[in-house]
Amino acid sequence: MTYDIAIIPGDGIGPEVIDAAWPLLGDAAAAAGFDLDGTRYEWGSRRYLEEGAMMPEDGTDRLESHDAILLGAVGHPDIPDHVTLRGLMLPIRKTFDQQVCKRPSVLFEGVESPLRGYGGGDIDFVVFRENTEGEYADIGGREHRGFDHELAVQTAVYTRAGTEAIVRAAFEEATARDGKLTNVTKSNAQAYGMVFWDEIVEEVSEEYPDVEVERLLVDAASMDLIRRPEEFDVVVASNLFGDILTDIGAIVSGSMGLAPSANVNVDGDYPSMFEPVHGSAPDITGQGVANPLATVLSGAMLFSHLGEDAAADALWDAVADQLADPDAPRTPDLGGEGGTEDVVADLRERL
Ligand code: GGG
Repeated sequence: MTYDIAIIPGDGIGPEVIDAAWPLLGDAAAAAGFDLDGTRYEWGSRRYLEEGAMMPEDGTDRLESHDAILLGAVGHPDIPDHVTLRGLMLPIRKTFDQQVCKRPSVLFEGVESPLRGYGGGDIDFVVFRENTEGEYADIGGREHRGFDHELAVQTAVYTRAGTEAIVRAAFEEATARDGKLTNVTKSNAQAYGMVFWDEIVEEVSEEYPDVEVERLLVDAASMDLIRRPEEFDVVVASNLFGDILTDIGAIVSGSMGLAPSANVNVDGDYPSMFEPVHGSAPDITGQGVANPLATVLSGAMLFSHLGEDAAADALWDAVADQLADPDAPRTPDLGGEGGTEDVVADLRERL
């Protein structure tokens, strides 16, 4: 069996972590008895600066036939972030109806959390982030620029189909895990969209009587993910809230460099996309010190999505084994002096 993967290294440290991780994914595939065929798309900010667009007009058409997409990072200091994001990552998530964004936060053995008293295994939760609508809906506008009455409108959108999809996916995950789901909204202030969201959580919860549901406002959730992260199992949140909460999840688990993600098309009609949660990190680009582990773990999520659990587990175990070893190389974000390539070379041996 050969899987056809679209690879979009993107910007900044994106190409560094993708180039390092890709051969390792190939090793894991070969050991599990399947092959990977990667097609590289050099899309991103350099293309924008040279040609005026992050990807070609038919970019998503070209991606559609692939089994999955592996993305590095998006963002460039010379281009406004809303241009880069809306030129590449968001069109892919929306065109391929990748409604469910799954982002695990795990404190691995051997990794130091900035939180006092937390050790390996103490933090292990997963955020289900609605991924194609909510606060990321491309609906709004600006008028009367330059006048005192200049205005900007940004509309958040919550559909029954989109909200049910993410909520149901979160309940399914909670059923398979510890049976606890935390619903994060801001319904005291957002009395239409988020009250609607809460109602859908309530409705869907009736199908999952064994799942305990906790409700938190996003401000309290942000506090509690730092104060008592060990009590979270599955968290479900809107697009923007999910994005913010997963940065908290990554950092309490030791580093942004360890946080993977999956953008899933639930029906399987289109390819799903896998990417590290971190961005392009221009401050360390080109230094060879970017942590490749978030990309490796995103590769593990890609394998799970394809049904290749043995390869996924092998990658996950190799990362856990490396992090637990005090003599293993680690990148500066984890307090080490190792480089991207050192980490991957060590991982290839462990694999
Ligand atoms: N690794 C993908 C990346 O570059 N993420 C940075 C980012 O700004 N993401 C925004 C989002 O996920 O909504």
